[in-house]
Amino acid sequence: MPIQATDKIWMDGELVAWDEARVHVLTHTLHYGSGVFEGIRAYPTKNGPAVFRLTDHIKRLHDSADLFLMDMPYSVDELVEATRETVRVNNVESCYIRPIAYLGYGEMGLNPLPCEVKVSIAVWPWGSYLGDEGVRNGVRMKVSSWRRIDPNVNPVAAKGTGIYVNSQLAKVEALKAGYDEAILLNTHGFVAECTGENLFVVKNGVMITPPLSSGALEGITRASVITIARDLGVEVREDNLLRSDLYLADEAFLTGTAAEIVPMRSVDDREIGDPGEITRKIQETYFAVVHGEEDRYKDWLDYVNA
Ligand code: PPE
Repeated sequence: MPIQATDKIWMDGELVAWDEARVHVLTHTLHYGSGVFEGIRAYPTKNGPAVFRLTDHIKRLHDSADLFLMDMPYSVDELVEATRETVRVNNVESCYIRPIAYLGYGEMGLNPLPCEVKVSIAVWPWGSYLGDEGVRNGVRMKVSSWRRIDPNVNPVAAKGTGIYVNSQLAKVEALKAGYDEAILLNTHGFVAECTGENLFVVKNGVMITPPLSSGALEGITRASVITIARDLGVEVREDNLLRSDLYLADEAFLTGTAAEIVPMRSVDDREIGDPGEITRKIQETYFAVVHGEEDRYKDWLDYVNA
C-alpha cells in the first residue's frame, strides 16, 4: 500500500519536512535489522483526532528497545507528546503512526552498543491494511511453511525490524499462492499468529487465542478485544491451537493496529464462511470504541488537541 506523504516527520526532537527526513546508506539498522518500531492509529472523533492507546504503544516501544539493550534517548512521556504533536501539525483526521528507534550512521559491525540511537515518528493516512472488502467479508488465509521465529532465536516480544523478515517470507508465500494473508505455526507446531496480526477462533461461543508463550506478540488490539469480549459477556480463553482448530473453527478473525479486525473466510481452503455473529459484534464495538463512541473505554483515547 503506497505511502501518502504528509507535511512533517518528527526526527530526533525536531519536525522536519517530509522530503528531508533522510538517513545515510550506512545507517546501522539498514544493514543489520537493529531497529524497533511501533504501529499506532489515530481515528477521527467528535473531539478531533484521537490516538488509540498511545501510551501503551510507546511503552511497548521502550520494552522492545530494552530487549535489545538499546538506550532510548527519549522517555515514554516525551515520545507520547512528540506523537501527539506530529499528528497535530500534519492536520490529519485519521492516520497510521510509525515511530521507529534505530541505530544511526557512524559505526559498523555486529556490536551495536557504540551506535547512536535515533528516533523518528511519521504519520500518514492509511486505509485498511487488508482492504475494505477484507474487513467486510473476510480474507483467505494460508498456513505458512515458514515457522514463527522461536523466542530463543529472537525476542519475539520485541517489535524488532529484523524479526519482520520472517513475516515477509510468510506473506510473500501466501500472496504468491493466491491467498490474502499467512498464519505462522511455532517450532512446536502450535498456531502463533499472522504476519502482522494476532488471531482468534470462535468455537461453541468461546473465543480462543494462542497464549503469548506461543511466540505471538502481545498485541494491543488483542488485549483490547479480550477486554471488549469479556465485557460483552463472551468467554475468552488463551490456549494452544492446532492448525485443525483453525479449519474447524465456527468463526475466526485476526487483530492488529494496521489490519484492525478482519474476519477469516477460509484457512487452507477449508471454508469458515461469512463473518459470524461474535466476529461482527467485536468488530462493531471495536470501531465504535476507536471513534470515541463508547464511554466505557474513553481512557484508551488520547485526543491530540486536548
Ligand atoms: N503480531 C505481529 C507480528 C505484529 O507485527 C502486530 C502489529 C500484531 C501482532 C498486532 O499488534 P497490535 O498492533 O498491538 O494489535 N503489527 C504492526 C505492523 C504491521 C505492519 O504490517 O507493518 C501494526 O499492525 O501496526
